[in-house]
Amino acid sequence: MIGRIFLFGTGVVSLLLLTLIYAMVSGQYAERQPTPEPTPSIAEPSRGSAEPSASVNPEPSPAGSGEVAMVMIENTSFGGDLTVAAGTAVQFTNGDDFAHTATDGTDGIPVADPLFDLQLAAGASDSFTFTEPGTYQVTCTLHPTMNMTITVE
Ligand SMILES: [Cu+2]
Repeated sequence: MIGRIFLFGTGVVSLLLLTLIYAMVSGQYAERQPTPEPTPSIAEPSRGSAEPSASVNPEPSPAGSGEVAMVMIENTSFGGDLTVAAGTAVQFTNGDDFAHTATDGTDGIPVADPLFDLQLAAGASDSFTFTEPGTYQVTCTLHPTMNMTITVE
């Protein structure tokens, strides 16, 4: 009888031991579970990151596309000769307080079939685009002494 009790007791102890071991193992396993730690916020409010974008830098347009050359008429003079790229619009501005013209011709006389004949009242502006390379004579039909040469390259 003692033997059976011993065996029973051993069985109970063994069961308790197994339970205890299981509990310990389970607990260790549970402790190994990665615990999510609150990560410190690294993201700081970025200040001054919004830099003003680089100023618009218009690239020089290819020769002959959309360029504008200015001719200011003052004191009954075109002010000098001009060399431009083909495709350049030459804008004449009458800075005098009386009328002028910018006409395809020489010494106040337009050519038979003038390529351009801009009528410029006082203070007015108008332009002509030279698309073909060449040498062009410009005169004012009202003032034969007004002459200039525009070279288109
Ligand atoms: Cu004139």
